[in-house]
Amino acid sequence: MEQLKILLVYPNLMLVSLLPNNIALLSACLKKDGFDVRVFDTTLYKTTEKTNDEMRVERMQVRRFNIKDVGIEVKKQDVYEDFAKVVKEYKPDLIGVSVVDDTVEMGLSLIKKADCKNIPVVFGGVHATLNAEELIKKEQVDILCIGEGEEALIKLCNYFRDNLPYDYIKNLWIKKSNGTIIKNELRPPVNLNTLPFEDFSVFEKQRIFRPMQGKMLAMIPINFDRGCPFRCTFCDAPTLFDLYRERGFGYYRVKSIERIYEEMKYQTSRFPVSYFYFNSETFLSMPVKKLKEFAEMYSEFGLPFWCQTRIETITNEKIKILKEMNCDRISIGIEHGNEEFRKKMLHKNFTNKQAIEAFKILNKYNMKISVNNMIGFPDETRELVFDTINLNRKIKTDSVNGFVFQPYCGTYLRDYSIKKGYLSSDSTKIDNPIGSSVLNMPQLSKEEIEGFLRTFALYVQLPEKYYPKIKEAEQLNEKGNLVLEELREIFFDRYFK
Ligand code: B12
Repeated sequence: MEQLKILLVYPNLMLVSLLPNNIALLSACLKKDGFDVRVFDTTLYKTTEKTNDEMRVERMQVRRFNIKDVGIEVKKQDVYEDFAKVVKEYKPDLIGVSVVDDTVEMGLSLIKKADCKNIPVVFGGVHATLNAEELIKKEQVDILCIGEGEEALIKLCNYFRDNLPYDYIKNLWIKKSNGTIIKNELRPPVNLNTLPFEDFSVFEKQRIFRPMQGKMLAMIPINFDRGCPFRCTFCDAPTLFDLYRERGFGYYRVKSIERIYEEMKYQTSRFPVSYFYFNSETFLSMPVKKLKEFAEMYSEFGLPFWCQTRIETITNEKIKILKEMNCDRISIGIEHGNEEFRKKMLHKNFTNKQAIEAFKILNKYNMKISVNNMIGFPDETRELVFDTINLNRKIKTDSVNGFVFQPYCGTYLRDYSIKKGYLSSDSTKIDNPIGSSVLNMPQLSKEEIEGFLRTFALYVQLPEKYYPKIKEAEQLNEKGNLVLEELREIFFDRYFK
C-alpha cells in the first residue's frame, strides 16, 4: 500500500527560532508508524516588519546580533503562495496544524488560501485545546485535537489509511458533514519515557540556530517534563492541569534521567549541537539528589545550557551544582515587584526578601541571569509598575525583560479581565508578549503601558538622576523617540558593550 503522506504545519512568528518539540515529536511518532512526513514551517518567512528579537534589542533586553553570521536569510517569498505550492506538489493525505493564540490566525489563513478542500485538516496545540468551542466553528477545521496529540494523531492516521471509521478516537473532536460535532473523551496522558525521540530533521538545517545574548548558537531543546505543578494565573499550565485532573489524570510528569541521557545522546549524534535549551517550567524543582545524578550524567556532554526556574527553588547547593555543570544562563520570572499584588493577582507566593536572597546566591556563583517581568496586568497602576522597577533595581542581572501581560485563552486572568470589563468576552485578540497591551483599563492606558515597556530596562538599570529624562522617553511622540534614542545609546554603551 502507498505510504500515507502527512503535512505538519508550524505557523510561527517571524524568527522565533527555538525548534518546537511538539512538531518534532509528532513527526517521530508518525514516522515510527510508517507514515511519510513533511513540515511547513513559517519561521524564516518575512511575515512581520520586525522580529521579536529585534524588538527586544530596541527594548534593551538583549544584545545586538546578526542572523547572517550563521547564514540565515529571511525568505522574501509570500508564505501563503509557498504553502499552496507545497500542498499542490506534495499532495498530503492529511494536514495537521499546531497553533497557539498568537499563531492561530496565520494557521487558518494558510489553510484558507491553499487548495485544501479535499484534505482533512486537524488543528492541535494549546489554542486548539483551550479555545476548542470557537476554533471548531471555523470552516478550515475538520478535526480538533484536545490535549496531547501523540496517540490520537497516530490512531487517526492509521484508521484513515485503513479506511476505518475514525469518529470515536479519544482526544479528537470530529466535525461531521451535517455540521454536528462528536466530542470524544480525553485519553490518559502519555508516558514521556517511552515516546520516540524528537525528529528535528524535518526542519531546515539553519533552524537549529537561535540567538542568545548576541550570539547565534546551534541549540536543541530538551523537554524535561510536561506541565507544571504551580498555579500562576497568567499561564495556561494550571488550566491544562485541571482539564486532565477533572478526568482523574495527573498531567504533570517528569522524565527519568536515563531517558534524558538517551535523548541527548541521540540528538548530539545527529546534529552539531553547541548548546542545550532545557525545557522545564521549573528546572530546579527536582530534589538535590536527582540534580546531582543529572549533573554526573551531564558531565559526558558538558555543553553550555539554558534553564528556567522559580525563586523558591534557588539554594546555594543547587546553584553550585548548576554552575559546575556549565549552566550558561538561568531565566527567572519575578513578574511583579509588589508582594501583595503578586500573591493575590498572580498566585506567586515568594516574598521580595526571598527574591533578593535568591539573586545574592546567583550572583555569588556569577550566574548569567535573565529576569522576566510583566507590565499591564489587570488593575495595575503606575505606582505598582514602579514596585516592579524597584525590586528589579535591588537585584543584579545582566538582562532585564519587561514583557506585556497578554490574556491567553483559558487562563484565570483572561476571565478576570473580561469580568472587569477590560476585554470583551468575544475577543480572542492577543498580541505578542513583546507587543502591545490588548486591555482597555481606565487606570493604566495602553499608551502608558507601551511607554513603560520601551523604557523598562532604562528605569531598572540607569541611576535615578536619569528618571526625568526616562519619563520623557515614555512619551510616544517625536520628542519621546529622540530622548529614547539618546538613552538607548548610553545604555548599550554601559551595559551591553
Ligand atoms: C517551549 C515553549 C516554547 C518554545 C517552543 C514553541 C512550541 N510551539 O513548542 C518557543 C520558545 C519557540 C516558544 C515560543 C512561543 N511561545 Co511558548 N511555550 C513553550 C512551553 C514552555 C512548552 C511547550 C512545549 O514544548 N510543550 C510540550 C509539547 C510536546 O506540548 P504541546 O506543544 O502542547 O504539544 C502537544 C499538544 O498540544 C498536541 N499538539 C500540538 N500541536 C499539534 C498539532 C496537531 C496536528 C495535533 C494533532 C496535536 C498537536 O500534541 C503535542 C504532543 O502531545 C509552553 C508552556 C505550556 N504550558 O505549553 C509555552 C507556551 C506554549 N508558549 C506560549 C507563547 C505565548 C509563545 C509565543 C507566542 C511567545 C512569543 N511571542 O515569542 C511563541 C509562539 C511560538 C509558536 N509558534 O508556538 C504560550 C501560549 C499561550 C496560548 N494560549 O497561546 C504558552 C502556553 C506559555 C503560556 N504563557 O502559558 N514557546
